[in-house]
Amino acid sequence: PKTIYLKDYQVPEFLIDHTDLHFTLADDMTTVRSRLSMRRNPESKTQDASLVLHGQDMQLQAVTLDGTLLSASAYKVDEESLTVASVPDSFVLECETLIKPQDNTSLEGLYRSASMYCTQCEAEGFRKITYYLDRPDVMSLFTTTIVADKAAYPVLLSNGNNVDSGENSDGSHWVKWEDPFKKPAYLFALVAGDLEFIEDSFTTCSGNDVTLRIFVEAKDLDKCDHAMQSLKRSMKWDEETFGREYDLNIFNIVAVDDFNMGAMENKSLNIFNTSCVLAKPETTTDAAFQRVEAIVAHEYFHNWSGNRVTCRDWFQLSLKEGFTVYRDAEFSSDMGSRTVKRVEDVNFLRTVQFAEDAGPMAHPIRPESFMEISNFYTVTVYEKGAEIVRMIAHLLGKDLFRKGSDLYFERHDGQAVTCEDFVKAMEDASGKDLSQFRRWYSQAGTPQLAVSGRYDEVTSTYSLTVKQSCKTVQETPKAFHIPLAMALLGEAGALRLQLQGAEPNPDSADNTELVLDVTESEQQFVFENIPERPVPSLLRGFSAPVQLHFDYSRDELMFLMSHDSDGFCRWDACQQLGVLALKDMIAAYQAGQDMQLEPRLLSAYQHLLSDESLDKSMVALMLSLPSEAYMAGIMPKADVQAIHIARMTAKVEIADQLQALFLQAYKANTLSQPYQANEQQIAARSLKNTALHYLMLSETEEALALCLAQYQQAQNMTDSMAALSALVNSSFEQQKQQALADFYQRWQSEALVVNQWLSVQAGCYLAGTLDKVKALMAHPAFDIKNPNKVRSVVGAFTANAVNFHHQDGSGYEFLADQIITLNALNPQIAARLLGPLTKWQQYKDESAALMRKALQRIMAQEQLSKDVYEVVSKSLN
Ligand code: B3K
Ligand code: ZN
Repeated sequence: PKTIYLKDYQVPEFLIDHTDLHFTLADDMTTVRSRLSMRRNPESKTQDASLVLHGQDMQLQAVTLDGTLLSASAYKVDEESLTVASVPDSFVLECETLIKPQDNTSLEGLYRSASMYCTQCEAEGFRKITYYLDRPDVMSLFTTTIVADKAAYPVLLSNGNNVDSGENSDGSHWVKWEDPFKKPAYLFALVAGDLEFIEDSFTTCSGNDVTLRIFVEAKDLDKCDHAMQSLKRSMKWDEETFGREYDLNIFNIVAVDDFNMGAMENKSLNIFNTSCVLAKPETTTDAAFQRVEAIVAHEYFHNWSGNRVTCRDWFQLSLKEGFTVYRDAEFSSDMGSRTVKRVEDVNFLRTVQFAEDAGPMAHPIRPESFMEISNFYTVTVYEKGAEIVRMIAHLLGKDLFRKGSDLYFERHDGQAVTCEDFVKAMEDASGKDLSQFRRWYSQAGTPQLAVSGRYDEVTSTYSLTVKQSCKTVQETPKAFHIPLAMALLGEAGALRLQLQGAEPNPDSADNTELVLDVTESEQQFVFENIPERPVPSLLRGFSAPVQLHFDYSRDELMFLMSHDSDGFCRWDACQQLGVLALKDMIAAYQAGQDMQLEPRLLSAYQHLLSDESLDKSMVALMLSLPSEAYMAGIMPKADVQAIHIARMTAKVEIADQLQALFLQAYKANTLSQPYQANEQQIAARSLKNTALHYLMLSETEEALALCLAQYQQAQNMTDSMAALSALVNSSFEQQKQQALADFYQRWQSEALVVNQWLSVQAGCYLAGTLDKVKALMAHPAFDIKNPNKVRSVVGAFTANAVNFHHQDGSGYEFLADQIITLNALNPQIAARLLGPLTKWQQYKDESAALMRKALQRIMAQEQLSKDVYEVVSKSLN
C-alpha cells in the first residue's frame, strides 16, 4: 500500500456543485444512479487534467457525459478509480453502478444490518457506493431518491428534508430527500428499514421548531428516552455555551446493531451504534447512561464543529474531533461533576493515549502521513486533540476563547479548513501569540516534565525548576509551550503567589493559583515572600497532557490528598501514593520477598471511607488503585504477572483490613428510591459497588450473601452487573455458574445485555479464562461479524492483562488468529484489535518476543488489508 503525505496536498481538480443520487434497493442487488454537475476547479493548477473519480467494490454499468453514453474506450476502470480521459470545463456526468450491501461485512459504504440498510461513509466509504470525488474538500448539494419495497422498508431516510414521495404499482415506494447545505460525501447517509420512532421537538433560540426523531427496531422503542433528553440538553447547551443554533427543521437519529464505532454525525441523520443510544435502567449501567449522553452530544455538536465547518483533508481530522471531544467533555462537566469527569478523562488519556504516544504508531494530533486513514481515528487525534483545545481555552480565558470560536465559525462557515485556520482564528480574536504552541499539532510524544523545588528560609523564597523533554520513536521534538497550573500549599492553606520579576500580584483571594508558561527546555520560577516550606500542587486540573515527575515524599502525598483544593490533584496524589505502594510490592515479589502494603495507603483509604462529607464518586475513584495498564505504562519492561499479583495482594489486604468500613459504606449507600441516572445516585452506586467489590475480595460468607442478594434483588443493570462481576471473579464456583446461567436465561433477547454478559466473562482475571473465551466464541450469542460482540469478547480479553499476557503466549496467538479472520471480514475492526500487540516494547523481553512472533505471523499472511498491513508493519519496525 502506498503512503499519503500531508505535504503533497493539492486542491481538487474538479468540483461537484450538485449530486443527485438514486438508489433502488433490491434483495440481490442495489442499483445506484448518480448525476453529478461538475466543473473544473478554477483554483487548480492543472486545467486540462482527466477526470479521476474514486470508487471500489462495485460494478459499473454505464457512464454518460452530458447525456451521451460513453463507449468503453472513453473511460478506464481499475480497482480504485474511474478515469474519464477527456471532459469539458463544465459537464454532467451520470453513472450507474451495482453494489451488494448484503455481502458487505466491512460495515463501510452501504451495508445491511439485521433487516435494514444503512451507510457509513466517513472517512472513505462513499466510494463504495458510487464513483465520486471522495475527499472532504469537495462539497456538494445532495438530493437522494430511495426506492424500496414498502412492506419490508417502510422507512426511507437520507440527509436534509423529505421533499417528495410516492408509491409504485409493484409494491415499492420512494422518498426523495434534499439537503440544503453543501457537504462532503463523508457526511452522506441513507437508511431503509422497518423502524419505529419516538418524536419530540426543540425550539431554537431564534424560534425555529425542530422535529427530533429517534428510529429503532420496535423492540427497542422503550429505550430511547434518555437519548432524546440528552439531545435536547445538547441543543440548548450549544446555544448557551458556544452560540450555536441548529439549522434545519428536522434532526434524526437511527440505531443500528452492526457498527464499527460509536456513532456518526451525518448531516441531520446521525447513525448510532445501538450501544450508544439505547438506555433504560433495567438493561443499562450508569456508565452506559453517561456514555449515551456524551455521544449524543458529541454527534450533535459536530453539526457545527465538523459539518458546517469541515476538514480540508483527513490530516486535519483533529480539527473536528479534538474540538468536538473538548466540547462534549465541557457539556458532560456541566451536566454532572466537573472533577469526576476530569479525573475519568485524564485517567483514560494517561493510560491509553500515553501508551500510543510511546509506541510505534505514535503520531502528532495532525499526522503527516498515513496508508489508511481509518487507522488514525485514535486516542491521540481525539483525546489528546481535545487536550490541545483545552490548553488554548485556558491560555485565552473563557471570554476570549468564546470570541475565538465565534470568529472561527463565522469566518469558515461552509468551508473545508485546516487546524491552522482554527489556531489563527483563536490568535486573531485574542491577540495572543500561539506560535510556539503550534508545535503541539506537529510533534508527537508525551512531554516529560521534571520539576524540583527548593525552599530558602533566609530569603523566604521558593524556587521551582522545570525541565521538559520528549522522546518519540522517531525523533526528539523541540520545546513545547506547556501551561503549568500550580499553587503552593502551606499548613493553613494555599499561599499567595508572587513570582519574581512579574507584576505584583494583587492581594486578593484568587492569587493563590498561577499558570506558569513553560516554554524552554529548562526554566526556573522563583516565588517571593513564602513564609513556610510549602508543598507544591502541580499541573492542577491536569493543565497540559504531560507526564509530571516531582519527587514527593509519601507524607507530602498524604498531605495533598486531604488538603489540596484542586480535586484532580487530590485524586492524583492518592494515585501516586498507590503507585509507590505497588512498586514496593512488585519489587518484593520479583525478589521473592514478602509483599508489605504501605501503611499510609491503608490509613488514607480508612480516612476516605470515614469522612461522610466527601464526594462519593471521588471517594470511589480514589479507592481504586492505579490500574494494571497504568502501571505497565510507567514501568520499563513491565512484568504483567508481577503487577497483577502485587495489585491483587494489595487489594485483598485493603479488603481484609477495612472490612467493617466497607460494609458500612455498602449499607449507607444502598438506595431505596427508584433508579435515576443522576449525579447523586450514580455516585452512591459507585461507592456502594466499590465497597461490594472489596468485600467480595475477602470471600467471606457474609460478603457472598450480600452479593447474591444484590444480584437477585437488583432493579437496575449497574447493581446486577456489579454483583455478577464480583461473583465471576470469585472462587464461589457454584454460585457463579448459577448466576451466569440465570443471567443469560433472563436477558438472552437483549443483545446489549448479552454483550455485557460476554464481556464480564472474557474479562475475568482468574486462570483458565482463555478456554472460556474460546467457548464463548462458539456460543450462539456470539457473531464475529458484529463489532460489539467482537469487542465484548476479544476486546475484553485483551484488556484482561494477566490472561492476555500469559507467559506461554497463548493470549497473543489467540488474538493473532482473530485478527487474521477479521482481516478478511472487517479490516477496520481487525486493525483496531491489533492495538495491544503493537505495544510489545512496553513489556519484559520474554513477552515482547512472543508478541512480535504473533505480529510476524499476521504479517506473513497473504492479502492483508491496508488497515492491518499499516499497523503490523509499523509496529514490527
Ligand atoms: N466521525 C465519526 C467517526 C468516523 C470513524 C470512521 N472510521 C464519529 C465521531 O467521531 O463522532
Ligand atoms: Zn467525532
